[in-house]
Amino acid sequence: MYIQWFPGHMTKAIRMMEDNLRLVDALIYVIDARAVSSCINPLFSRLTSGKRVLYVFNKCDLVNSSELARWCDRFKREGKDFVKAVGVSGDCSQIVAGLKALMSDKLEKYAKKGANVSVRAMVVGVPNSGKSTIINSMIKRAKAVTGDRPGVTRGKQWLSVDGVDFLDTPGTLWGKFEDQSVAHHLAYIGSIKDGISDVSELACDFAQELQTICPSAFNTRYGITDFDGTSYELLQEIALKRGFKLRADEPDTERAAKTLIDDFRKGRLGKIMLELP
Ligand SMILES: Nc1nc2c(ncn2[C@@H]2O[C@H](COP(=O)(O)OP(=O)(O)OP(=O)(O)O)[C@@H](O)[C@H]2O)c(=O)[nH]1
Ligand SMILES: [Mg+2]
Repeated sequence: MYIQWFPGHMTKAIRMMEDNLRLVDALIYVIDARAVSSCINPLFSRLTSGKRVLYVFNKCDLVNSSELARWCDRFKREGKDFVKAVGVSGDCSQIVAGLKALMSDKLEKYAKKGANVSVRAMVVGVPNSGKSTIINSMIKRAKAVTGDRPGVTRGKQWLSVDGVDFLDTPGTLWGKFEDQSVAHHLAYIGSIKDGISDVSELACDFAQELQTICPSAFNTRYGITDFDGTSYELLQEIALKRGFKLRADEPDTERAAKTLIDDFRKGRLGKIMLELP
């Protein structure tokens, strides 16, 4: 199945981000820890060049810490600054601290001059990675609108706390996914609008991948072990186990498909990282 989603509001958002680049000192690049490499937007290389960048591995509650450590090692080796976060925990003070450390020379210079200046950071990332949630968590107020679907933030919004001004931006993707596994991973984590792809086909592709990377997840959630049929048959099995039936007792595979994807997104299948370094 071919997946593509680049609506007009993203082109507009990228233009807005480019226009506002000169106003900011740094970028906070929010990445969903379940799909680190797919969350790296090739269009952002234009934004990040010449800017200091603090990468945030967000949604760390949904991944295994030993697997995440491998990404941390990789970023360290590449000289990238990063922090780990759980946006929904309500405490993201490590991001503010990380940003201040990244900007310490500038802050010191201004402090010597007696100037009281704020650090300005643009918060960027693919849709639904948790940008607005993280900002709310840092400012300790639910000011930025959040939601469990992509495309919640539209337009720009400045929010301030403790000597830092954050520019929240809409989640953006890129014009063409050359690598369709990237598009699939973004769809699984909810960064691509549901309805862009057929949910049953998406769930079949996901089930197939999950059988390779974490087959025990089917046992954990649905009590299915050692399944060796097709991924469509697996959806039928999930429907049967969960009692999802159509008329004439047919298994409701579409409902099973939605359930499987939703269970993954909410972490109910266990801690699953789709991509390792
Ligand atoms: N489990 C978990 N969920 C999170 C975390 N951070 C954010 N979320 C959830 O992810 C969803 C998306 O959060 P948002 O803050 O709206 O994401 P966004 O990046 O601003 O999305 P757009 O504005 O659409 O680009 C919401 O349902 C949040 O509750 C986290 O660390 N862990
Ligand atoms: Mg948002």
